[in-house]
Amino acid sequence: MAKKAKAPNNTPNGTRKNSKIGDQKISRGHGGETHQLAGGEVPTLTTKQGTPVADDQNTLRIGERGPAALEDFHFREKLFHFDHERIPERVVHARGFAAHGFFETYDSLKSLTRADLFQTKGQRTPAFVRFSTVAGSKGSGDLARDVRGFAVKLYTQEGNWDIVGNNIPVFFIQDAIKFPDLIHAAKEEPDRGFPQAQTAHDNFWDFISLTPESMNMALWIMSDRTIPRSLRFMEGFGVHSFRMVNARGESSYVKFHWKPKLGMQSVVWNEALKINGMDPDFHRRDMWGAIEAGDYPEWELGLQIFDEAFAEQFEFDILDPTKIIPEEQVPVTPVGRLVLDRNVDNFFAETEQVAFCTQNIVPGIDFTNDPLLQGRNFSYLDTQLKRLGGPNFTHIPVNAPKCPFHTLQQDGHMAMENPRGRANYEPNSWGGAEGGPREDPKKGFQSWPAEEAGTKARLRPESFADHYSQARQFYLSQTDVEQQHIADAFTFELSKVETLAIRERMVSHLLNVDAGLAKTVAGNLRIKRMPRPADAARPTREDLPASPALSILLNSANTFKGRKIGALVTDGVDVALVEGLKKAAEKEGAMVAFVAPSVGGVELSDGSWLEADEKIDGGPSVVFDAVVVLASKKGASELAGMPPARDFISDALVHKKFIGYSPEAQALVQRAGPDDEHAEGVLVLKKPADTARFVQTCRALRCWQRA
Ligand code: HDE
Repeated sequence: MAKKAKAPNNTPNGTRKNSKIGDQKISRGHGGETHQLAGGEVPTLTTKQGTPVADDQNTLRIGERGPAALEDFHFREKLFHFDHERIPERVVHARGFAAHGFFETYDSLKSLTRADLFQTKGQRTPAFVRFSTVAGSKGSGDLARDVRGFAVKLYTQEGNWDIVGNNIPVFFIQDAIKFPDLIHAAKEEPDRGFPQAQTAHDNFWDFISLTPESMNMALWIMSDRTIPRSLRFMEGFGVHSFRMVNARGESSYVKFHWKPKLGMQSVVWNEALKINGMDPDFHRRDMWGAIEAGDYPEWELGLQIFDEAFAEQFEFDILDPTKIIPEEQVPVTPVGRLVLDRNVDNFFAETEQVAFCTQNIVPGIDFTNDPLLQGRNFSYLDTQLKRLGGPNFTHIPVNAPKCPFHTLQQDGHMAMENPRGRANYEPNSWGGAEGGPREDPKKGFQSWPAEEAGTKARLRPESFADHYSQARQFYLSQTDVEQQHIADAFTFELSKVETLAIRERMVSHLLNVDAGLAKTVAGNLRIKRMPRPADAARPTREDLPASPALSILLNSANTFKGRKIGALVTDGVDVALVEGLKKAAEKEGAMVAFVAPSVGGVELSDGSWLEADEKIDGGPSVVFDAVVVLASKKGASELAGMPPARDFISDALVHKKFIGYSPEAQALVQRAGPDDEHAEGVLVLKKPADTARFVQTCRALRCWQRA
């Protein structure tokens, strides 16, 4: 039955003429006009061509129930644009999070480098930093066990310098030609399209077990470095050896280190699994929140500086990206600080479109022949063309230099900046502005004049052949707790590998690293007969001293600053304890989030109201660094009947977090785990002063000694 047409200005979901939505008065307007809304004046909606839009709710139609008119340019433009919103995600490091900030030089490094940003004490250079995971797609969880990218763009006065690093100082492979294989093996298996954002599958460990050069990295990725608590609490590394060159043309080798001001911190694996379910954006949320709160994340840039003589006598090849130079051998000299003090205005425009390229260096910095770096110098520029669609990605504000720049390059997709004047070539005989920019041999970038000669062949240097010694050194430099986490991680990952031969092959490599580790992992996997050690191109050196700098736990910053306490509260709780906790945390520079049975909040002992940040099942203890349970007697018995409240405490216990509780909550805490009230790191909070002691205790971050 045909329906009767209604008056067009009364369509159920839309507005055609002047109408009212709530208290907002919406009227038709012309371009440039503004309208009075409840929230103030807003501009008129227009098309991309600037034509004012009268109706954004209804397609232009012939009759109320008739066909759409092709001439509806607004509809077509809107849908056309939407259809093209996506650009290819990064092949690797697709999931990222970034912020703006600055780099500040401590003291002039003139004698080391002519790089503009290091010339004057206190000099500030704008920076943009993008952190990422490697294997997962854009929408994957933040807590995947994975290497984190740590890419820094420094907008210097002499061009953009990108230090495209990771949070681990070594890499899997020694030659860039192996990169596609490594990444194919790590990402989803191509027939089934899973697993997402995990290395715990056959293909990855098949590749690793057939690639002995990856063993040092394998140890690092099975350590807690790959499950950081926050992007703010992790180190960054340039990985390769680079050169710094001063104004006299003298070169030194350098390795770049970013050291977090608040120290390193990781979560434990069981926590990571739960956080991924609870809050897949845990790392982004943490960084966004810290910056919005004015608690700006900060790192120190440190340099390991060494010369040719050191390179000659060092046990390993300084061009081999699977090796570190222990800090005990070449100390890290702090040269400046990186502060992130501004979140992006728009995620896509900045975080997604930022294009890091290892080839982006400036006068005073130079490459070495690290074969991985040489290959990367091709790949990054190439990948931007695919991702951003044309050669003019440097015109996007986040990628454009902040210093004057003049090229003779022109045209192409989306050209925003073309050379001005008549001359778009060189040499030319036009004078002045007409003639365009000219080279400057003094100011311009000069490659360090390395002497190079050799046979043209596909080669791997002999000096790269020791694949196990530094893996062993890394393992032996860890505390007992960290060694156990490494064994547990190998066990977890290899338990997901279905092919027994791959599990055994990995154990055969571990035998070359440390017999104890191999035995533990083999035992955990119930491998019946221990395999032979893998054939090694070089025997493992047992004389390398432990490097304490490689341990996270040995380098704790002994502060609870920047961390978060989850406080589970109920009606009737002692207001003095709540206030005491807030003050103690504030004094330490830490935060408190209140978790309650209802997000509406609780009524405190004095009748005042405390708003909650989370409802109990939305704020589990895994998202906090330490927890307290502040309950009244009645509140505690109510919590006892709530499974998420019990998990809140029992997870915190298992994850070795410090736990504080008001006396009324004692039975609740005991039911969740410890059979006596004196379990280590579990503290009763009777009066406000106890909360201050609790926060001081939390500086140790975890109570590892708890049974
Ligand atoms: Fe990358 N890498 N990579 N990589 N990489 C990319 O470039 C590549 C390597 C790193 O936040 C891609 O713009 C090759 C080491 C970071 O946007 C691509 C090789 C290190 C990021 C690429 C390596 C890194 C990337 C993909 C082996 C640490 C993210 C998207 C020789 C020192 C940057 C893109 C961002 C991204 C290639 C190895 C760090 C495909 C060929 C070693 C932090 O070009």
